[in-house]
Amino acid sequence: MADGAGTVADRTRWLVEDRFGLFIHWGIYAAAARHEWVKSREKLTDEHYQRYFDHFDPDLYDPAEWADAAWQAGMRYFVITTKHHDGFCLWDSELTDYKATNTPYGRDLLRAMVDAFRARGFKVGFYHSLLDWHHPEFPVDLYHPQRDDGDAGDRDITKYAEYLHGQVRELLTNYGRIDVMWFDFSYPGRGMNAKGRDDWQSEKLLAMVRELQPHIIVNNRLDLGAGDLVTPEQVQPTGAVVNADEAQVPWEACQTLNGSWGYDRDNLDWKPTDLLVRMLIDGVSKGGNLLLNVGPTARGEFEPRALERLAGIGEWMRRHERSIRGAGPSGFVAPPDCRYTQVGNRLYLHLFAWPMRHVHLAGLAGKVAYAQLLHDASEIQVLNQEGAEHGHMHVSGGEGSLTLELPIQRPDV
Ligand code: FUL
Repeated sequence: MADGAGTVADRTRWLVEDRFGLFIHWGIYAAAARHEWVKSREKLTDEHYQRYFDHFDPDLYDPAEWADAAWQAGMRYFVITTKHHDGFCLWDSELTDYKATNTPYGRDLLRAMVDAFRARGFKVGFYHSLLDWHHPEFPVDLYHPQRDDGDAGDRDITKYAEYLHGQVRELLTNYGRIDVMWFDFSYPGRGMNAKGRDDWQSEKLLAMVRELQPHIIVNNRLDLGAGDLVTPEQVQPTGAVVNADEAQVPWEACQTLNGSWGYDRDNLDWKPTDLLVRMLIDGVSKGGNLLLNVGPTARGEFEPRALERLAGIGEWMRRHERSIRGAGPSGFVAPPDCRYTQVGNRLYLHLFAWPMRHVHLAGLAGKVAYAQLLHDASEIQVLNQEGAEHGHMHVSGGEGSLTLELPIQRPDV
């Protein structure tokens, strides 16, 4: 892929260090309040979908509040949907009328957000959809709600490509330094129309992005190899993620709070806070990040179910942040139901299930100078430092392993 400033490792250093970011899916689909794909899933006509545009007035929108909630949760970068597949633009694009400034709200939603998050200390990421269900020249493809009959008609993908590139140029020119470009998503043929006319020209698009913001991290969804960042969606990888050359690459699992990215009022499938914390730990233990999503309401708020979870994660992060920020995988193999994260010579053992008093750590005999619980810095007794073969067999975990003696009760933190 086209070069940016430095190597991939140079570009992604801050992101790998931060480990935890906020994804925001926000657009007029928040008014429908039943998933950001509602237009496609329910095959809504443009006329029907227009009602969400006509009634979009997020009067309670205060991005400084969003930034506070996310910062307190321990997130340090954010990625906002500048345009999702429905084509609605959060910013005052000169290339379309289909934008926030023409809704009853009447203002550029993106600028206020970028300003507020940047002021709070966040790095800024832009999600931008390569698909566009609103643009008249976006060709026939499987992903278009009304145009899945294989008839491209006279639609001209080259005109759409011009629009797409022009909008990305606006975004990367008018909002200062942008740290992440999160494209979504490519597929075979890249929107080529039925007459086999050109596609949306990902290579050219990428070259422009690199030229405008050389340091920017570009994700893998242009389908030009791994990009700077691989983005598993709603799955936790089983281990390190590698590219076609088997080299490890930075990765970021994007995860929803409830299975939907956009605000989804009647969805009850909310992940509990402790599961979200475990997802964060699991990712870091495998060398990855977590980009956790909130879908704000059409009045411009994070709903209580989301806020409650962010606050809960923040409570945990307050005491355990140092096992996450700047941390990565360990060379040691963790016991079942446990994860290791490591920073320098500090090894953090995360116990997903509380054991029956003793936990045995393979390969660590003689290597642990001191052990403590992280939340209260209380000492943990280390048994069998000399290795299990000399130790008490009833607490041994095999040769070379040592044993930690834990409190009976799992600390509630
Ligand atoms: C997918 C999109 O289709 C979803 O709506 C969401 O934006 C997710 C992060 O990426 O490909």
